[in-house]
Amino acid sequence: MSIPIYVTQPVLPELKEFIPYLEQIWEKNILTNGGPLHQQLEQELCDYLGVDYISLFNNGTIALITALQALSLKKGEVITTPYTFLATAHAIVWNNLTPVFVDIDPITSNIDPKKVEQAITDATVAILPVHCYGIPCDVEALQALATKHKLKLVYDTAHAFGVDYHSQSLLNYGDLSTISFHATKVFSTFEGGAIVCHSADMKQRIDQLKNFGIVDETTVNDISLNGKLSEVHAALGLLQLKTIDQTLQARAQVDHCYRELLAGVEGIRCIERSGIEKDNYAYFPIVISEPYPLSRDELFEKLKQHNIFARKYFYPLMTELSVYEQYQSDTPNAKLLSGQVLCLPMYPTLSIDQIQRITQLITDKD
Ligand code: T4K
Repeated sequence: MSIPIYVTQPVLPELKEFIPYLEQIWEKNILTNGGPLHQQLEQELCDYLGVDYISLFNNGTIALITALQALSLKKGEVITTPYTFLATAHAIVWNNLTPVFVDIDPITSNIDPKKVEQAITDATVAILPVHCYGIPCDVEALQALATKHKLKLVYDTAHAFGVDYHSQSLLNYGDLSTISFHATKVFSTFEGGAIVCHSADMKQRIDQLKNFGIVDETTVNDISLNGKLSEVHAALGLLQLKTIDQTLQARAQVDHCYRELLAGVEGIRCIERSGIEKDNYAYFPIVISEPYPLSRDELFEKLKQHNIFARKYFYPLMTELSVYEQYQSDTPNAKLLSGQVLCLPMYPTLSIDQIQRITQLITDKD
């Protein structure tokens, strides 16, 4: 049997490149709580991404929870998508807010602003869209709604590291954006994440919130979490930034290769990523429907039998999980896509041979 191919694989620098960073940490004896590598990574990320303020976190979920807390929302409803990873909805409930799930646009897989508008009530306090697979939401329409109804707009940008849209980083849209630097993401710090904000005051508030709400030795302003990123994690980020452009180029090639090899296969739609000025090619989702002879689940199993581990991101929908039973809503587009989507392996070191092997299994329709 051939070696397994997973949906993703982290890109690690050579171990020998990591050692000098460890030596530096050992020498300085600062392991966490905003040490020198942490500060350096915040600065380098601001420069690379073209954002003014970034606050690093120990993962994208704590960043999301803290972003909602930072806005001091009054108790109420947060409109979001059911077509996402658990963390998006969990962050809402964790803040004692109520998630209201609205439907997506079936083509982009992102929340549909028209459905958002229909769901706004007197209880709505915020909108939490996700740039799913790194594909930008309709940011103009969502901002117009947020402004018109005086709502906060927080983007879950977990998938969209490095994406530029309309001449700027996608992270600059909304009141706050959160990112994930998990091992499975385009840019990784083993575990990690961040919040991007637009003022020094907000950055200071977020930095306090991720450190138990501590203001100074005797003052604590909030009851909050420990969301700090350690020096070892920051070191990997600094190394990953050195090669991020090559990483993105290699991902682009994988994306183009898949599209070429799957073009014209009836019943297979590669989700479009057009109109993105700078893309990160975070995922390669395909949508399987008739007349393709296999269902999504059958194709998933077939690939698995050949040691290829695609993933059903995002199935089941949040609204289909028993833990979200009380937040049911009718989202037919999301339901359909969730039953038809399959994310194929996507990472920069995936070879042409491997891509051909995967697409061959898809085009051999038995
Ligand atoms: N918002 C959104 C929209 C998100 O998608 C996520 C996370 C978050 C927020 C929260 O961010 P974090 O708190 O995670 O920073 C994965 C990731 O754990 C999760 O980060 C990600 N989204 C989600 C979409 O996918 P799983 O359970 O599918 O991961 P897992 O462990 O099955 O990994 C997938 C494959 O990757 C494995 O089959 C093999 C490969 N892999 C994985 C790891 C962890 C490696 O080769 N090396 C590794 O170290 O959730």
